[in-house]
Amino acid sequence: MTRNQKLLEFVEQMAAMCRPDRIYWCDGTEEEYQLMMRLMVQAGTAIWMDHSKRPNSIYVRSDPLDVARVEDRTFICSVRREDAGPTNNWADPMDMKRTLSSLFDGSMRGRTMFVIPYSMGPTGSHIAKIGVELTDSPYVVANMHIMTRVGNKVLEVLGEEGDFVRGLHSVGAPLEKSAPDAPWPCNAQHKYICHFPDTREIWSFGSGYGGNALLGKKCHALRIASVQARDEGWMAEHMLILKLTNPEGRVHYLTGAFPSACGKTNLAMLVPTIPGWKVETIGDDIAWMKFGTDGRLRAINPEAGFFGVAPGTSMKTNLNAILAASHSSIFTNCALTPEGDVWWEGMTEEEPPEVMDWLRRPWYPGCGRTAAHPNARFTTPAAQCPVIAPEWEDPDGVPVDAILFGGRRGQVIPLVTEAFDWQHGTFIGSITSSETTAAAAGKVGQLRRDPMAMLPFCGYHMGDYFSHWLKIGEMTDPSLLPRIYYVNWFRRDSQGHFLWPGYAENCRVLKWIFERVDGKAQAIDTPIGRLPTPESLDLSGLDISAAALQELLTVDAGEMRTEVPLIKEHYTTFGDRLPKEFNEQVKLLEERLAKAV
Ligand code: GTP
Ligand code: SPV
Ligand code: MN
Repeated sequence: MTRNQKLLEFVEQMAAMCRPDRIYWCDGTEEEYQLMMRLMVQAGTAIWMDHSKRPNSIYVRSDPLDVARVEDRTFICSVRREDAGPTNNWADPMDMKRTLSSLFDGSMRGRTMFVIPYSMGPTGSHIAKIGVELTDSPYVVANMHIMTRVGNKVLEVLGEEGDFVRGLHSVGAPLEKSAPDAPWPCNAQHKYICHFPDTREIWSFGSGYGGNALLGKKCHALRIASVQARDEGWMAEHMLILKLTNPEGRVHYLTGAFPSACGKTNLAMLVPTIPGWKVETIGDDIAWMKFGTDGRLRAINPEAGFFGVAPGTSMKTNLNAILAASHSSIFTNCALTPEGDVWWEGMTEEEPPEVMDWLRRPWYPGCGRTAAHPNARFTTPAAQCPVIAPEWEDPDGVPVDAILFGGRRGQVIPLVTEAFDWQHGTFIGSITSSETTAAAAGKVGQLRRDPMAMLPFCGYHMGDYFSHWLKIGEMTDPSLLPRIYYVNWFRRDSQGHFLWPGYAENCRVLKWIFERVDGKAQAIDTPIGRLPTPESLDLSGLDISAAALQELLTVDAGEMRTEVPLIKEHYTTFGDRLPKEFNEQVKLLEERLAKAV
């Protein structure tokens, strides 16, 4: 237990409102994790997977109305409306607290309130931050055990005086006496994912799924942390972190911001196809970056696990994720095989003859629907990843040499482009666009701007966020800043097939970036940035047609010109908070395009 008065008061006040039957303080032990598993199995939320196939793992199906982040129910409740900016839903904090208080009133009746003290970042690291999530969901407790550092060790660091991000979460389904519980209690009609950046609070109601409910992740480590980062001169970003080693043993660290379900987990643990090269994982979703005393940006992974997209994950595409999730993992909304193992689309070369789909219906090949939900996920401890870098928990972080931006773009955008400098790179990041995915509720495949892959995760005005990026670029010697790149693995041919093999073969692009950072690889200037010369991209052993390569590596000035009005339109969103440097960048782009043939 704790003698931290602020924490004791927080728990007491929230319990008085939510009125749980019991309060349980999480200690973070393995016994506690096992208890959560048993609770879920007893309640019908989970079933054990066959021990010989998938030891110490459970299989969970959510309510079909609770399967992804709900961006239209996500709110930034800053005191001043303009601080939330044009890309966030805003609500007045007092009004929202009133609305939510009536929803939370008695919302935990019949349930246990779990108190989860957690650390984002290695416990005790000067870059780490502490939060406390109160929740009535054992599923959330179990997932938080994997995704963050939980329990007594966190309370020790918090001490009697320490401050913390206050998180309150309820599935919003009080349990009446003698009434049976739902396998996946939630409140589909009343979902609210609310952030109070001024007071560093998160109140989440009605959903038990992923980023809606595991408050350490998007709510704390991105939306609240981005505000802290702005105030304190660092960066909280939706980025993977990887360590890349060349055959001579030289190391560079890269981070990459791609929108949800656009390839971060896959890139973070890829197995290079070029002999002698090695990728190791530091993080797969979130990076906190601060300047070290050496003037370089250093990144830590605030998380301790992966909440990874299951569909598309196979021995071929992401061997290390498959191995990591081979035991002691949680599988949500996958399909169940008759042998008691999981399956999902793309897992095996041959589809199984029959499985039970995520909606408990029989599924067989050709039946016309998917067996797993497209946003089905595995929750797996990062330490179980065979290529986790030894320094992944270094409290000082790793020095970042390159930052990648990217998204899903079927057309126009080439395989890789290098920014001319930090300002140009920030500009490129700010115009990131991508086809929407199943990671959020809503239509899939719609093209939208997703600046720095942070559109759903920035806790303040996006125009100010752009200025913060520019400011970061001025905080150190330009030669110490990471180089910035834009990548696109998702370009398609006229038949709709991907032009680039992707996955492991992305190491060819990583190699080019590595050698650019070292001043070795060649590049050609184009109006949108620097592209690899055909010789500088290592394609040895790769079966790709010359025509496909040509399409992947050329900039069509005509096509790019059609993007300019769209960029301008995108920028009107931010009004007078758009940094003037970006207008200058648009002008420079237009000038370069005008000169191009
Ligand atoms: P979040 O966890 O939602 O933030 O997603 P993420 O960015 O980590 O995406 P992830 O690596 O899980 O990939 C999402 C989907 O894209 C999966 O179905 C992958 O199989 C697929 N994918 C990943 N990398 C590539 C690639 O290089 N090419 C192609 N075609 N698909 C890819
Ligand atoms: C994302 O959507 O970017 C995720 C999954 O990483 S969630 O935790 O649900 O946000
Ligand atoms: Mn993500």
